Amino acid sequence: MTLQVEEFRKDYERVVKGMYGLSVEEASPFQLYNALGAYVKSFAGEHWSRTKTEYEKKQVKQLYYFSMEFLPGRMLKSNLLNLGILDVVREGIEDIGLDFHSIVQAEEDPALGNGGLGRLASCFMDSIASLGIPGSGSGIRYRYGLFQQRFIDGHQVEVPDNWLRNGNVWEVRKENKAVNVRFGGQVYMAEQKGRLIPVYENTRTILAVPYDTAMIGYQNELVNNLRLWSAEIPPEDYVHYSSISAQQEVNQLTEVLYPDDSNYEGRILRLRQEYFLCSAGIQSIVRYYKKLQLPLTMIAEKVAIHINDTHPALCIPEFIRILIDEEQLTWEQAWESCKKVMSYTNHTIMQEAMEKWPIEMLKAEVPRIYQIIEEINRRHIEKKLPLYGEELTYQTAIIREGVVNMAHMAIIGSHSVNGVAQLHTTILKNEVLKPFYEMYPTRFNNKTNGITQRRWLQLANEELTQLIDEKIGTAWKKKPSELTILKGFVNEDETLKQLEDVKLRNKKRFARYVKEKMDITIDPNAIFDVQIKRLHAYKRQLLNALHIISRYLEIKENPNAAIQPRVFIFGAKAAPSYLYAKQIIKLINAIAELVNNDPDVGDKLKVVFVENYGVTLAELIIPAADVSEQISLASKEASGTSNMKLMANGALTVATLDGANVEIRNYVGEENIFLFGLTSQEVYEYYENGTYSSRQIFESNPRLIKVLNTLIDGTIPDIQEEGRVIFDSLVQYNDEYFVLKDFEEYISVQREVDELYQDKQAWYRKSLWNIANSGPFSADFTIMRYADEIWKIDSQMPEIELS
Ligand code: KOT
Repeated sequence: MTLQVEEFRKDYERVVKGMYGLSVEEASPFQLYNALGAYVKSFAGEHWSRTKTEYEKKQVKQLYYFSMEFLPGRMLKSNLLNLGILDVVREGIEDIGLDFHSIVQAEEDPALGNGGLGRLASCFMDSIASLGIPGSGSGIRYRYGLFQQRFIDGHQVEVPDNWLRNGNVWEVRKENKAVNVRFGGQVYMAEQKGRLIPVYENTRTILAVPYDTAMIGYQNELVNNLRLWSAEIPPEDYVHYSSISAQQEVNQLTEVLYPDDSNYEGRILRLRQEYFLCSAGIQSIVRYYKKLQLPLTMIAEKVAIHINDTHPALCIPEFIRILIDEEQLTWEQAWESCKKVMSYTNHTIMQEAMEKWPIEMLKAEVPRIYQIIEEINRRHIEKKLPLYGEELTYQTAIIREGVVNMAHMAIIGSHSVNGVAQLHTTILKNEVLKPFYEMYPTRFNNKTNGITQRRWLQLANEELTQLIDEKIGTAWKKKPSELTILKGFVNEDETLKQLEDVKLRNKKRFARYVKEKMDITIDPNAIFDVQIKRLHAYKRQLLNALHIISRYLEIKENPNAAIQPRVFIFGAKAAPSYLYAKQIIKLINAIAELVNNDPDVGDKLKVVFVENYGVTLAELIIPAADVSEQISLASKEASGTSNMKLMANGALTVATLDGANVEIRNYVGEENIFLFGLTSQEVYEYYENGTYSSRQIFESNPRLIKVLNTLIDGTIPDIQEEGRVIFDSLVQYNDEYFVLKDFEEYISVQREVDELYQDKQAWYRKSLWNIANSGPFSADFTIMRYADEIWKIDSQMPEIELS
């Protein structure tokens, strides 16, 4: 279906009139956006309904990707791109005399996730649809997304994110697909017609209403579904909800996303959210499957369920519950199907992120589910004890010391456990999940994360996209491996110059934003050094901050020395309850205050900490980045994905050998990445022999002494408390993440960065080399491997070969 500009104009003007009774000239940017969204939705509607009918008719196997978080970003441009009508629509809009950019900006950015895990889920949704894999997402429609971040006197302040205030044009409420989810009460088993069936008393029922959003494939006429569930009072049950507190309980359920990244918040409400998603999702899957009129014992041939970290791991007992309690399968039948259907991704080795729900909480909230977990555990122990002995078997128990270990349940109840980068998977096998690896060696596999080049290159960096098209044609857009053809251009001066020009324009665009929003003037000729990710001690934004202080002191000591100008750019939210992370935010903002206003410093050093970092800001910052900071303590960052986005946009990486940085190094080669710091192995050696002494390092390094003293001697303004706490964490409390150990090497590798930047040709040669090697980090490849090796699902596109 090709759309003509004229035809679009007429249709669009009609839609605006129909929706608002206004001409396009009279409508506000938001109204124009909403009308364009409605237009796009109806444009995709044909494909959406056809895709659904086809899947049903052919009875294809389908994937259900369960995640407590999705971070789709603004959808207008991405949908236009994938529908193949971005250029026509933009032209039509501009013909009318409207500003396309302001229409795009009127869209809220749905922040239904915290960071990497949620964004990965959304990149996967894009790739799954674009590869023609029958699959849908299953999540929660939080009424409020992740808080919006403001800085007041350099402190993070959280503001509620009322993203649905003006409605959401992309979603379709499916009230006819609602299901009931049961909570609380008591349950006992009673015999009925020779079978044991559960009898419930005093339970509360909550209605789960799905809202569907089209996941539009890239120019393939296929449209999948993202189904987000919202909690409501069941209309037939209103007598039970006469009290305000009962009503509040329902409204609270899907009210807000937990703002913790890589951290477990053991709140009862979070547990309810998790069960709500799992129960609603599994019920809807089983209901759909039953329409196919196939025996329930064959469900694994038509259904694959993926559990994004342990947050949706209650899918496992819920699946068993439905098959045995409601569909009368035997335990053995249900269990065999369960293992075949379920697969699980681990995203972190951080101990504080491991979900361990107290038995008492599960008993009170989901008593039948707890019984089933007990039975899974009992059978596991009974079966493994004679084979593996007591020690190993008890290490793998699901229930121990009063808590249910969700990772253990996820591994035992599924056929596949994967890590998200080679190093991470190795650490899972050899350290964190070692007993499980001994028990189930074939279940473990690696699936290195990926990103969608459609959003992160084609949409975010149109100029670079155009340059690439000019050099190698457009086939890379469907086959990202073709980016390697760019390697043939690394010795072409003209190409390198063009790449430099593109980067400069992207830097100027970001500089305008910084000027307008923050009133900070930054020089586009300086190195733009970017660290964008959640604020967490293990990610070591602090190491970056110490480097900045060190540069500042050098400038102060020698104000006339020639120095390569640099702008340090941060974007990071801290969990509201994570005090130390918030103190680091305050520290960095205080450093910014100091250096940005010191006349001795001028353009040599600037610090920009953008407020409210999220998908939308990432799209602005990443194309403007020269340097990508990936400096977590080796072993701690499971993969990272900003490393991949930045590389694809031509930034050079300063990195520890952690997460997917290892694979980036392998592709680009040691000469094209700036490596420093302890290796994961060295970190584990320190843990084993316990010999790390940060104080020793501090006392023997004069530079460190000078730098750290600025935290407590008043050099940096207004950080009396924060400076002391941070100083003590490093010196007094032995520096949990080896910041001081890696400091000196970090400083010296940053000097190499400055030197290389003096030679623009050499710099952009490496930059182009990085872009040329970014193809393997396409989420399309990652998803092909998931589909082929874990889900066993075929693409519906004849030209796509998964294996
Ligand atoms: C854990 C608990 C709550 C919320 C989020 C998490 C979480 C996030 N665990 N791991 N992640 C990140 O996932 C990304 C996608 O796989 C990784 O790239 C990143 O290294 C993880 O930290």
